[in-house]
Amino acid sequence: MSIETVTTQPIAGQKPGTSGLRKKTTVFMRPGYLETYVQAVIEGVGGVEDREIVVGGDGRFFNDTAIGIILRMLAANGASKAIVGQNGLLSTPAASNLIRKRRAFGGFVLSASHNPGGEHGDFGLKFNVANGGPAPEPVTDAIFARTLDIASYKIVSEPAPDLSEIRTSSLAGMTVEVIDPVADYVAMMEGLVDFDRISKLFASGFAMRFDAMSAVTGPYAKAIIEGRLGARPGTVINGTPLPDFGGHHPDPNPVHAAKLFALMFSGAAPDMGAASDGDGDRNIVLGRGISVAPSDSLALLAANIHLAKGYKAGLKGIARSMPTSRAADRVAAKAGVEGFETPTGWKFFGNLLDAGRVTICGEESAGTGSDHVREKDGLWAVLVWLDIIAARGESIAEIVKSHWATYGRDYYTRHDYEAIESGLADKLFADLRDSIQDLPGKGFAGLTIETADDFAYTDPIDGSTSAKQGVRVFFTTGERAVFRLSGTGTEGATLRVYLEAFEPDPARHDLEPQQVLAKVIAAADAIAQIRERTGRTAPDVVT
Ligand code: VG1
Ligand code: CO
Repeated sequence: MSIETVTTQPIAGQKPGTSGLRKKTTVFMRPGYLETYVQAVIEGVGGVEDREIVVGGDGRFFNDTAIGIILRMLAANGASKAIVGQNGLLSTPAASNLIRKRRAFGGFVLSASHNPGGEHGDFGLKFNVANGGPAPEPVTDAIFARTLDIASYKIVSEPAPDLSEIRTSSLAGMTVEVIDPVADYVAMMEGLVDFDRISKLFASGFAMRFDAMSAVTGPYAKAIIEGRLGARPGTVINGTPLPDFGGHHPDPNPVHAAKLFALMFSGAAPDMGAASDGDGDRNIVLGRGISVAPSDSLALLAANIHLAKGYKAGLKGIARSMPTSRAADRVAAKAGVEGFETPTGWKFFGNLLDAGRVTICGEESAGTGSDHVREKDGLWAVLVWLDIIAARGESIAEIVKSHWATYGRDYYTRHDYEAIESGLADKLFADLRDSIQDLPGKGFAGLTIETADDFAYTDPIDGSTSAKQGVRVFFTTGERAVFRLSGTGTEGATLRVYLEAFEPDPARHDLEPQQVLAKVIAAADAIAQIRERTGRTAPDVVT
């Protein structure tokens, strides 16, 4: 074995964002860049000597090359074993499960999630800790600190083993176990939802389309939905992971999954439509003529989770990210369980899940998950929906409407303004922050502001604090507007504006969200002077 110690430069400013480090693929491919960051991670997490580490990614361009480098660096840094998905593939929830199941020290998850892939797309790298979840803030802070003064990295000169075969080999003294990326995940799902009941649903003629968006969920969805649950072959489309996701953004929203949305609102719609993102942690669920807003999906899953096979004991508590609508809070209140509001990003749910305070968590950005892993889990959400549909014997539209009739409807939309020039976006946000204290009492577009703040969170388990997590504006008539700058983009800045209004009256539950929210949308634009300052006349993406 020959370990090389290679001199390198600090890579200032590479702070892991909402979900790991994301950059243009070409940046990660710069000589020494990935290596330097990986060494900073290894040192930031306290070293990997004699540790077992899970490694896998969403299959995007550079996935296999990057895994080869990571394996050679793990060996050089003394890791005892690397557990790698065949062909370098592991969905984010499958990686989380594997870390937990194998009691590994942690894992490298290679993905830029919903961002486009390819040589000219995006790449990303995230370290998950022993609970299977994304590294919490103190760990990402330590990684960041190492990037600032790192001077060298370690790598072995031996080449990494071939990952196309399921077998165990040795790399310079480190065991490399290549595993089936799907099997453990299927076994876990079998314990959580009732495969027999869902198989009967499909056998009775229930029709579905699952768009895997040429990303990592394809093999998992095919194995479970078609292979185990007996859905008609062809139910899963775009089921083969491609390095560039077929040239698309693997983001299950109305813009990037436009065909699926069009199908579900057409005369040819099957009973259910669903899609997941690049790394398999997001999901969208649609019924015939209805798209379930992710915030509603969280509330609905929470309200019905006791019907799913693995959750008969019911709910411990519910957590949602701050910009997610308050629909979940209504379910928590009615069920008499705790409801938590955390900053954006799954890492903030980890402590609550570990402490057994919550069963289910979710974000407005198409993410839901439970205490079965420590990541959001796209296919899990789709399977739990199927189990609930099978148990209730109702359509998705019926289930959603009866939920609104019970709890009221939280009309919701998110408007994204992408690739704004960074200086301009920073200034817009700094001025918005500075104006917070003057906002209460002011009127915008016919609404009056009651309170406004910059969301700060104190973790109820470890007491750590996270400030400046987004500006919240509450209106006297109950509406809410939230402003955040994205932490996952790679080009300029993305401004996200989250808008919601509560409607208790069932006679008013079939309205168009953009119309119901028109006043809040106008007020938010005026408060942050979005059009005026950016010159944009409309958001790039509306979800
Ligand atoms: C976005 C979403 C956030 C999500 C994050 C990672 O972050 O808004 O809810 O947790 O992506 O999702 P931001 O900072 O761009 O708003 V993904 O599917 O990594 O893993
Ligand atoms: Co994702």
